[in-house]
Amino acid sequence: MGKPKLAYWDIRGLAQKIRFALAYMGVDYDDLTYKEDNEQTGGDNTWASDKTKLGLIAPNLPYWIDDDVKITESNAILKYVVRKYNPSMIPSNLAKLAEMDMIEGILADIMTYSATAAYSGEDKKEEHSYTFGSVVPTKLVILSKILGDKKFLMGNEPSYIDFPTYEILYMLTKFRPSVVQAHENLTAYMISFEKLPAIEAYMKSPQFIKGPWFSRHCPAKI
Ligand SMILES: N[C@@H](CCC(=O)N[C@@H](CS)C(=O)NCC(=O)O)C(=O)O
Repeated sequence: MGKPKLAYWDIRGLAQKIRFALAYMGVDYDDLTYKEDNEQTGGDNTWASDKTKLGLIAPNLPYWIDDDVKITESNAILKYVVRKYNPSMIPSNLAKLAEMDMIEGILADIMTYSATAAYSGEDKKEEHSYTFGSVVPTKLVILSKILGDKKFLMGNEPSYIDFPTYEILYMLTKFRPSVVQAHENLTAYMISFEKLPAIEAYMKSPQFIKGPWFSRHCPAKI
């Protein structure tokens, strides 16, 4: 039995929340990155060649292979690794769990709108102003209210939902910094996350991918 393997493109994107969670929990795993630039030339070690060979039920990136456990869907992977390596990061209280699910839905909305804007190109001004002038700010008011004066979303210690939340906020600070900067507590939250010793060490390590967040083929270079 070898190390579990997380595979994704050589970017942050949908894998970064999982990479952060694994770093925080101190999990020893292989962080496999497919080079976006190699897909055109083809051959071994490309996603195009692996996609149908790995025995994945729903072939996609990111994927997680842990012996005979093979998972895709980034949130399913995130929850699997947290349940396996540090289940205390998922509350057992039903109301708290529902709050996490609500945040997960809010993050999905922000991601859908932001990705659509990113891939539509900088010339689609109208679409961008609706996304970053209306939709995202409204969602961030809610997130800011849920966070309140807590250090992390569920209290003093990080829980599973903090990994995707940080990563979406980080994406927004690269894309439209002002929408996050409008909330002092969200900015302080990001700093608290980055100061967690395991996260700080990971961010200084050669394994850490600073960017890009979206694909290299995306018009928005962030
Ligand atoms: N809902 C999926 C979306 C996965 C997805 O869209 N993956 C993109 C990169 S962000 C990809 O390139 N997948 C490879 C493929 O479609 O073959 C998740 O959250 O994991």
